[in-house]
Amino acid sequence: MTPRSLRTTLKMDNCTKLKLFNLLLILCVVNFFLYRFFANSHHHLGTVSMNEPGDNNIVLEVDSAPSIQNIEFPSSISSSSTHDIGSSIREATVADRQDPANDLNKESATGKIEDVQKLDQSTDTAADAGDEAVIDSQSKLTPGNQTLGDLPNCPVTPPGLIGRLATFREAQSFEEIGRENPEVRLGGLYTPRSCTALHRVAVVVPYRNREEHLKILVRNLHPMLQRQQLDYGIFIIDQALPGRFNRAMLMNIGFVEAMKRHDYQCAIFHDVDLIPEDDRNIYSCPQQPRHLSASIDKFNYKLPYAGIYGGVSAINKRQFHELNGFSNLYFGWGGEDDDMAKRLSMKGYKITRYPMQIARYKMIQHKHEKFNEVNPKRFELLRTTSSRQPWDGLNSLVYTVQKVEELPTHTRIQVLIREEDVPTKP
Ligand code: NGS
Repeated sequence: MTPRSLRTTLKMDNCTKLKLFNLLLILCVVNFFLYRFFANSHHHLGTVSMNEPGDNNIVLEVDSAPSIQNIEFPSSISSSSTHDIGSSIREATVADRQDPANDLNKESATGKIEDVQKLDQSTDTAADAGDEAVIDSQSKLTPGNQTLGDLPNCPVTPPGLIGRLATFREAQSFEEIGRENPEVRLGGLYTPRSCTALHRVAVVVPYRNREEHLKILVRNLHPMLQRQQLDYGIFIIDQALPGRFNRAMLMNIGFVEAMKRHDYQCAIFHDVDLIPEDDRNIYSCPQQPRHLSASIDKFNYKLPYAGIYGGVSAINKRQFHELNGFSNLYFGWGGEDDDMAKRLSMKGYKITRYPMQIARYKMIQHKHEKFNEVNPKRFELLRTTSSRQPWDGLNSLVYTVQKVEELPTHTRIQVLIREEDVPTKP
């Protein structure tokens, strides 16, 4: 090779090197963008995989705000819903029904599972500064004001859940139920031993003269709530005779009395005749109010109407205060839950629900009770919800506590409500 041809070869080599270098550079840039694209798409909201019953876990991926984690359910779930309360209230009030079960709108639940799960997951990370009702996941304070030292926080998804439950249908004495749940303290209080609960929950049951149902309820609730690793107490608010039953006012009283006793973050209002059928229906403190009993056997496991809020519901303490609680003016059966749904809507809250396959309940059959006749004034009252809300509720509660009993399964608070004492105007 002559020196000249060698120079040409070298020159060509340099040129090729430059081209190769350029190519590498382009590949690097393309790689970088591809990586960014896939990393981001993984973080986007709403990847949902659904399985048939008995299949593997469902995994929901939600918007990756740093501290929000994925939640895994032990088995299948599918749809859930958030609803337009305005329209549902219209449905609830179109006609004065003696038995609403007969002619309620047969709309079933539709909607997105992501919405509800996203809200649910954010409960333990809600960055609502100064909001004592939303979960402070670092807190080691328990309702008994015990400090649990170095216990780790309980996991977001409790490890011992079963899924669909074989419910107990037979009553047992409160003492027997207490013996079967040895970790439940007197008064129906429980604090997990192995970890610090993420949720401190007051379960409030408006009640009168349904002991058989109460026994069945607490027999079912205690094992489930312990598996859910909640720090909870069960409060039975027992309305003394005489007087018409007032479910909403009893729930207000239960809220006030429970909060006086312990540092709860939310309340679960629970009818005595509804038995949960699935322990994935977690009684945690929600960020948005949650209607838990969406799917009841009596209604063929469908929502009777979209905005129904009766049965079992959960709300955090701050929101309940902001709403001024329930109205105190609904004496007799019906309408008080619709009134609350309207209050929620007025304040811009959304009713959230777990998927219908999970939010399942069996209703214990019973006759309409004496002193709980259908309230003929309920539709009239429902027309004035918004003007009453500021003065009719927690700030107008008048009642007398007649007796407090701490039983092995619950705290029973017997109260007297005098209809004539409840303010009917501001
Ligand atoms: C509606 C009632 C609600 C009640 C719902 C289901 O009609 O209070 O039926 O009742 N609203 C009015 O009467 C305005 S249930 O059959 O579950 O007892 O919650």
